[in-house]
Amino acid sequence: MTRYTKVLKRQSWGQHLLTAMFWALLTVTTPLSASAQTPAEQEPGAGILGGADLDAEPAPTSMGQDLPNCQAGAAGLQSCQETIIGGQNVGPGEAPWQVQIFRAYDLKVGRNPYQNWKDHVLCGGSYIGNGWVLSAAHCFEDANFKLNEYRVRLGARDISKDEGVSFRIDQAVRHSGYNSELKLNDIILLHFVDERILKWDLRRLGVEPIALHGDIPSGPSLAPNHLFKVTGWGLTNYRDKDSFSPILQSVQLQRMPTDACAEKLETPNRINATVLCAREPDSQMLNDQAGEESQDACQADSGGPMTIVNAQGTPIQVGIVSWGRGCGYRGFPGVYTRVAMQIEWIRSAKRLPAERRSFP
Ligand code: 4AZ
Repeated sequence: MTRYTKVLKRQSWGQHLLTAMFWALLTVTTPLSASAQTPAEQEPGAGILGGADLDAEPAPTSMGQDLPNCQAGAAGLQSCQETIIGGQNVGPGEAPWQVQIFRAYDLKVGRNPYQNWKDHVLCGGSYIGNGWVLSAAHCFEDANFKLNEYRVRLGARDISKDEGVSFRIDQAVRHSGYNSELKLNDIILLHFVDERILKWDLRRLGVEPIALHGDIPSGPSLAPNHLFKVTGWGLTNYRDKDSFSPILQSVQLQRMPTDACAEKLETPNRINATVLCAREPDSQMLNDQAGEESQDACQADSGGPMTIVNAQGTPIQVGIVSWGRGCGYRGFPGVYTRVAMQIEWIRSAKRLPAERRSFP
């Protein structure tokens, strides 16, 4: 029986690091200070979120041998060290909607998210405007974690540096049809702070919202082999659970039609019209060396955006990183929540009165 990862979340291990430093961003403006977060401290002894058991994941093909971190030749050392898996560094301003989601504990003393940054790699998200962030429901699955322990960080590209600004989440709406077993409707909307503060400050930080597929008239219909871009700070090497990238990574992937995807993943009840599947592009398959990991999203990329650019040059989010069968196995697709199928849900979720935007 094949096992599947539902990963996504990465639980930081307990550490007892106290620091007297206050978050430098607190001093930026008075109104911002009121909503920005104080430094965070890790909870000791926290376990793995959601029971993901990556090490138990069998290689689905003949890729059971050690996958080299870096192959000499084709890609070269540098691009081996980069990646989501098989990706490259995102340049400044190239993904201004990308959000980092992390957990903070003790708000009085602690550290900034960029210190011990690897402990703050949990999930990705996307900024869609007016204080709303889109992410994956499974990032918030563990009942032991309170909403007020999470933070969203916007405006950062290198998360090991003092970039961007973090906010508390004041409202969250998880899809009522979220099925954690089948990973269907794996979508959550998060809201943070006062919109009047945002407009000024987020623009200053270079943050821009991304349009959603199905929400704008110019959105193209997706071709069966459409090319997508996926971004995140998640694992760059599936076998190295510490291989997060400080610099945001991006990778090009190609759509895999629903039928072929369900067959490949052997999970017909998890693959339907509400998800998109994507794997390495045909063109790349030819280049890949045998035994090399191929292009893919991986653990902690979850919740982040899969995007296209339409004929007018407008970036559009088409998917949310959701799950996969391990990462980077050639020919095996990752699965993404299909944003265009959730537009009505997103609209109605935003219209809910604040007191009904409960979590979950
Ligand atoms: C994860 O755990 C994850 N290769 C995301 C994407 C994929 C696998 C795992 C797809 O966040």
